[in-house]
Amino acid sequence: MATRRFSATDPELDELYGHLAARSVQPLWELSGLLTREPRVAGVPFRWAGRELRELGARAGDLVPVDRGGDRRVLACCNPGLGGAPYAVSTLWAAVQYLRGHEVAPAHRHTPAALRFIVEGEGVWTLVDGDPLHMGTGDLVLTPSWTFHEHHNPGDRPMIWMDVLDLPVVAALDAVFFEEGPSEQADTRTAPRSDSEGWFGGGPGLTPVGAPALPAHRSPLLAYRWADTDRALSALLDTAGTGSAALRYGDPVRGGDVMPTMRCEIARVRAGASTGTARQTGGRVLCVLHGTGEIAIGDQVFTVEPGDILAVPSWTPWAVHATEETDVFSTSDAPVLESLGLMRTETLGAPLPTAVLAGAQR
Ligand code: GTQ
Ligand code: FE2
Repeated sequence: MATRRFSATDPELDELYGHLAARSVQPLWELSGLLTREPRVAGVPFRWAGRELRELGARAGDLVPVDRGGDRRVLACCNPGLGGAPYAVSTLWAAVQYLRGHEVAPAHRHTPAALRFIVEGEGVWTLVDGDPLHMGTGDLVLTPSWTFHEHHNPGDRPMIWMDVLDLPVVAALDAVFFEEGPSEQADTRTAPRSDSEGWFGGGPGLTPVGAPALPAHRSPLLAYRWADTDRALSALLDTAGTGSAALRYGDPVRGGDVMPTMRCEIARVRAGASTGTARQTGGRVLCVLHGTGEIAIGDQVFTVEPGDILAVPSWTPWAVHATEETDVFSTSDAPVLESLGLMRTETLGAPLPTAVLAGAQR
């Protein structure tokens, strides 16, 4: 694409504009939309219905073998505001992956980091650098940057889960690398518990003495089990005595986020209660695990049920109102913004007005 040539009525200035364009230079005084007062966000608030994603995944399972199209049977959630880019928000890839019984998705690794969150189902193992991690309902499983990973489903039943990757961030930094696994042979080992959990999943404040060296830049614990998350959410809500509470998934040894580019959190909202409304810089993807209710994002209100995936674009206020007790998993690029000194947050206070909830769309 050629450098845009600006024009002016003054012939000398117009001549300068010609020279500028010829030398691939542009005058700032003719450019606009660069330094906006606030983020100008192309992504829009959006909800992908879990029920539809499951149906589409199953149909793809009937029609598309897993070895075609990048070794993965994955359907990417595309935010309609992003001009066709396969991203849920401008900084996060979100998708559902469908693996039928007895299928394998062969090993590879890439610099974009991934996480998997399971809304319903079990029986697939993902091997991360050779460590077999079982995936089950409510679990969060990590695939940090540049770790080899492969998935296999030894049972008869298909399984679907959500993947979130920091791919748009890594791509914007021109730092995407990809490599196939070293072996043609799929590693189909299973284990009730991963080594990662044996070493680092011992429980609150319990870390091993003389453990293997910690991996740089990310949590050594690769699976966060629903039983633990559920117990912690219940205790937190009971203790706080509020209608809603949220937990952050962390590195059990060094503290901080699970991976350098993605923050993971889960909120529980009691029946009839709402979270406050807040916004922050950076994108967020939500996934409803349990319950029904409404989620407001910007000027939209979505009725939600388990399996729904929602996009919260940067600097867009959002809040949850629970009809039944609701658990909402969420991931954001907050660690990136924080480490660069770019995080802004704003609490807008009041829970959702009933008038807003009445206009919810399904
Ligand atoms: O499971 O390895 O959704 O490599 C996108 C790219 C999943 C995966 C995605 C991937 C994977
Ligand atoms: Fe991958």
